[in-house]
Amino acid sequence: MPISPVIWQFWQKWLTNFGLLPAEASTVAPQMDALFWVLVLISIFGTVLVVALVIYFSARYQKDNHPVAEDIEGSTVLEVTWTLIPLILFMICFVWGALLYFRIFNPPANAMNIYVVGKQWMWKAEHPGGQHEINALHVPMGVPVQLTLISQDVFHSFSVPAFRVKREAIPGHYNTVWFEATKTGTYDIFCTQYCGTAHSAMIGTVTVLTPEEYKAWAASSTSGMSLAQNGERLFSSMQCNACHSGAPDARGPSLAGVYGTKLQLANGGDVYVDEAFLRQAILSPSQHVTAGYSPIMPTYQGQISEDGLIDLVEYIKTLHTDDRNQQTLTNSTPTNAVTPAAGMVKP
Ligand SMILES: [Cu+2]
Repeated sequence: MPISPVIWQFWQKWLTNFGLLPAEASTVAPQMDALFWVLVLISIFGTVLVVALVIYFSARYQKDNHPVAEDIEGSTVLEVTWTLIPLILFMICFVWGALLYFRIFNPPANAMNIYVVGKQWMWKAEHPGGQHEINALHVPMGVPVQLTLISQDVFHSFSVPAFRVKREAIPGHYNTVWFEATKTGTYDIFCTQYCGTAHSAMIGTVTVLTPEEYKAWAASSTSGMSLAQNGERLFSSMQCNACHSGAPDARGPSLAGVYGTKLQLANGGDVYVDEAFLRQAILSPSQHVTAGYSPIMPTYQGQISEDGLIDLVEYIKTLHTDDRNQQTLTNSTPTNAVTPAAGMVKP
């Protein structure tokens, strides 16, 4: 930018104070704003140029000055110039925008994951430790946070203007977006996809805390059960371990260590096992049969809520080993790390 940083900061602050621009509270926000202002400047330049030429030519070529029309041959230099300059400008904006896009939608590997479920008309956030929030989201400052978004009914869109991020929450599909907050405080959450009567009321607040404050908040807001522990309960109450027992003669494949691997399917293909795959395999098992097993698993469509699916997925993610661990559910402690449940043996 050809503007000095001091003037630039003053300008941003002034716009923010007058409510014309949301605060810049994430690492990506200043980069997003830089692109935004370049686009505004290009638009202003184009508008001024066109209006000025319209006025100039109207005066210069009015009928009194040029009673007889002139035959103009055209100019290759002029045509190449007005093609190349806008092309270069547009390509710069395109590449710049694409780089920002890839940055926003590719979370760093060490990002902490929070699930956000949209439904008419509220946002539910689920932290790994089992903390649940409605229309609120607490996040630590200076830590990359990935949001895994899904909708329970129609299309929604999760937007935090102060972080300059937004992503669609779509039924039946996990979407992710990430940010790293740079300033403590509270910021608005909006739904930016029209989703029915109370769409405009589908709002909330993000509270950015220091890492210490976040720790204290997480400790005081836990229900005592992490997502994985809730999933462990559901796993046994739905009797998943009847087939996924891990025993050599079990009717279903063992789920220990399956997350993050490449799985050979019965149809000959292979698939990378991520959250989305696990969710789909529970809902439409017939399309995701592991090689060597028969398609006997019934669908659980309509029987498990989105929250329940998240719990199950988080539980399966914790199954790393094939040790039969006889830890009882009532003894489980509210931590993120959950030891494998009874019944989960042999990969
Ligand atoms: Cu909505």
